[in-house]
Formats: sequence, C-alpha cells, structure tokens
Amino acid sequence: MPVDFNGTWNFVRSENFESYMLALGIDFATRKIANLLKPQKVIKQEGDSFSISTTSTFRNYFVQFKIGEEFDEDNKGLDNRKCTSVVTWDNDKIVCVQNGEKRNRGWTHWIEGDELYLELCCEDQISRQVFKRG
Ligand code: YOG
Repeated sequence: MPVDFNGTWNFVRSENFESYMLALGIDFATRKIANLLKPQKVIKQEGDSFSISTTSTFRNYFVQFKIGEEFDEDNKGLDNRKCTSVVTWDNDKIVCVQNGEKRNRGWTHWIEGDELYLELCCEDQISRQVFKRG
C-alpha cells in the first residue's frame, strides 16, 4: 500500500523556522508574526495528484501538483518569488524541488505514525515542522 497523505493536519512544533525565513528574505515584522502561527494543512491525494492547503490566521497558501509534472509556483503571500517546481516520490516521501532565484530551495513531506513531517529548505537552512492528524 502506498502512503496516504489525505487528511487534516494540525501544527505541533517547528525548528529553525526563523533561519529558514531569513534565508528567504522575509522581513522582521512578518517573521515575528509567522513564528507565532499554528498553521493547519489539508492534503488531498488521489493517486499521484495532490493538493495542499495551508491555512493560518495570517496568510493562506494553496498548491496543487501531479507527481513528476513541472508546474509554475508563485509563492503568493509567502516570499512571492516565482519558481518552477516539481514533486517526486523518494520511497514514501514526497520531495519538491523549487527552482528559482534561491539556491537549494524545496521541501519534503513524510508520515510517521499519526504525525506529518515537513522539512523546508532554502540555501543552507533547513526547518522542520511536525503536524498531528486532526
Ligand atoms: O508548504 O511551502 O506543505 O506548499 C512556509 C512559510 C507565513 C507567511 C509555509 C504563512 C515561508 C509569512 C510553507 C504560513 C515563509 C512568512 C502559513 C508552506 C514565508 C513567509 C501559510 C509550504 C508546502 C508543503 C506546500
């Protein structure tokens, strides 16, 4: 059975998010607010088609993609930089490469038990976020 990311996932904790945002060039005031958020993710998966909606009291972000198919990403409400992105499987993980102005940008999601993990990378910074099934 392949992994099933479907569900509502509630923020539990993050590490190094401040440094990740700094690498992305997010301004001071925005970082202060963003550090206090407890975002929720709703993931819909049908085979290799995904949508991920991340919502919070401050900003929301929505992305949809098919595994292996490049798509244009605008990162609207985040750093607003445009990327050409692609998501692939790495065993039971989904790995997104976000090609654009920022070097080594992307993210990886995987599941352990009833927890959803997210690793966010930009340049030399890696932030980890953990969510629990709602
Ligand atoms: O998720 O990439 O699930 O798109 C990272 C924020 C904070 C806005 C959120 C809003 C990067 C201010 C990642 C947070 C910092 C700070 C809730 C969403 C930029 C701006 C939206 C993300 C992937 C993987 C799917």
